[in-house]
Amino acid sequence: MRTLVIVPTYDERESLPVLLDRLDAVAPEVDVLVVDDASPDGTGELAARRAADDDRLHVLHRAGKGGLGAAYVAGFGWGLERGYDVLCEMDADGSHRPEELERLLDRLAGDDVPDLVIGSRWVPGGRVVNWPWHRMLLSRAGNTYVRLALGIGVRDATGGYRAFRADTLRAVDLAAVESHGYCFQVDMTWRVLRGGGTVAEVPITFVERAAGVSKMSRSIVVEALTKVTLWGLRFRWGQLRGLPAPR
Ligand SMILES: Nc1nc2c(ncn2[C@@H]2O[C@H](COP(=O)(O)OP(=O)(O)O)[C@@H](O)[C@H]2O)c(=O)[nH]1
Ligand SMILES: [Mg+2]
Repeated sequence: MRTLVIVPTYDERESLPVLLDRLDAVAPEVDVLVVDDASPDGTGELAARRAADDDRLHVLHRAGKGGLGAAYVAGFGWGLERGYDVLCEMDADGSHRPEELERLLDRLAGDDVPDLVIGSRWVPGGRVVNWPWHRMLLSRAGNTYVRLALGIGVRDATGGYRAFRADTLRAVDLAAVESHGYCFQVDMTWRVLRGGGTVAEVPITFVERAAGVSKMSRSIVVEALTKVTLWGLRFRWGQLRGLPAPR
């Protein structure tokens, strides 16, 4: 399996080198694509300098801050064009431990592979380290709302540590994905399920960043809440009119 790990960055100059070192140590066989949105702190240049001496590291420079979703859509397009079999999502801040990547990839090997594997904080064995209670509450409440609104079984639909089969992504109309923040993760989960695909969750330990700042904002939460509610209503309306339900 040729695997690409996509790492979106915005002002991650301190965190990114640490993450890349850890990836080198535990997953030397995977390629890495940093998708940088013209970080004012020079993360993009830093990544480019490092990529110059490393065949496995690539950098996609985007013109300005366009949100996590747009960065991943661009990264997926880059990876699909180059024929990778598996495309992964991983935050730059160390929250998604490279040491657990193998566990996600293992789930895509062998028989009965799902279309999408989510590294999950909210299945038995999953954990979050160093989050204040309000972030914990937001994630738990948000995921419960997503489950109820959309009628899906996924426990961590907002989680951003993921492995997609290339075929799964090819089946999704990526150009139509407009979600920016965490909503993007729910959007992709929902599209996979609605397309008849399967999602598996493997437990991870999510560790809050040690350096840099979170780009989480009120508008990101509002976007997620609004869109999930809309998708849920549209789905229920479809159900009432006898359209097929997602698996
Ligand atoms: N390219 C790009 N990356 C982003 C953007 N917003 C956030 N990120 C990256 O997405 C990842 C997760 O963001 P983070 O701020 O840690 O969110 P949190 O973990 O929910 O607090 C990090 O690697 C960020 O640098 C964006 O607009 N563009
Ligand atoms: Mg983070």
